[in-house]
Amino acid sequence: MKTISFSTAFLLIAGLASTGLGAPTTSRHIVARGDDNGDGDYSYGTCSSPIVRKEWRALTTEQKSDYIDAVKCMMALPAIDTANVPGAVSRFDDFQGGHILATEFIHYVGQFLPWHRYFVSVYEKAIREECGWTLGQPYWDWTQDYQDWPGSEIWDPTTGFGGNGVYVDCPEVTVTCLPGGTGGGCITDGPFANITVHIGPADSLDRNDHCLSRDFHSQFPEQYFTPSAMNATMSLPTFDGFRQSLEGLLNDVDHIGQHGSGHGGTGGTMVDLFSSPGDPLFYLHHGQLDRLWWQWQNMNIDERLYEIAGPTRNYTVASPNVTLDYMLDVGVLADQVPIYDVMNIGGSLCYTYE
Ligand SMILES: [Cu+2]
Repeated sequence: MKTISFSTAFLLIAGLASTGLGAPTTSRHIVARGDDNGDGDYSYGTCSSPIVRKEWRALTTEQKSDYIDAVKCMMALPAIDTANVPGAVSRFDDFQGGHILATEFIHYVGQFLPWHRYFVSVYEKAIREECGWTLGQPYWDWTQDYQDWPGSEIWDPTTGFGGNGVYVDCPEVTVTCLPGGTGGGCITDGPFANITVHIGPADSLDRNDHCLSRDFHSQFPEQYFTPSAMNATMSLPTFDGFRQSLEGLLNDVDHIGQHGSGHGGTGGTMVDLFSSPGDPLFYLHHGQLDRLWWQWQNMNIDERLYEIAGPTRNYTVASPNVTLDYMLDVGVLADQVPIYDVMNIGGSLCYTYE
């Protein structure tokens, strides 16, 4: 396993060099949409028949199998972005590469949630249009798993994503290894046991074949996915406070948040800040984070449907605050869109949570 002198793992991130990214400064006139018919669903707008996203365990065995097949299809289709990601082999790699390219601009910033909302939606569109998946992107409600993390059905070798990696001694932090884990090496069972991850670790975009690794750390879910920890995050009154509690704080191992806990609890490839979309579970984890944001928005929809705040750059760089005009850039995967366009999942994104 590659060892680097500074950590790019989610929980301990060293400062990265900054280059200015333009941040729009104009603001839009905001018209909040309401719950016209009183059914608790605010997700109308331009979207009349939203794609329904369900929790992984709510899918039938056949649907689970179909989803895994669709992911494997993404791993079999040829890459389209070898210009920007030289090591990309498959469509699945296009998305992992897109995340690597954006990493510096999308974590520990105000646009963290909008960017990942858009990214998962673009992935959802790809697995539906290119790989025959017919439902919404499934999510992983890990609050069901905090009492027995290794026992979660999500790791099932036949109806899930396979389990922990083999044990590897990890005395110091590396890109994909945090001390105290129970795995750290290649996963050995399930549908992705023998896949090849082509790019990464960290920000490497060159071809570097390696296995999918995991490294369970139950202590993170046990701390951050409890009802009281979830309530502490969900009850925060401002977007910036909510986002920081959900995402976790930069360089602060005592505040890794629900986002950091899903990445750190799974470990291995998933704890790599840049390359974590090399594990298909990335999209289920971020689906859950997006669902929680949507729930938070709906707790006070008039105030929160278009509430956005926070810095546009992380690390130690002073930066303008994010606005609804800030453009979300996913490279060649899809057009750039302003944050405004993704604030309502029932607008142009057109999906809903069940
Ligand atoms: Cu990310």
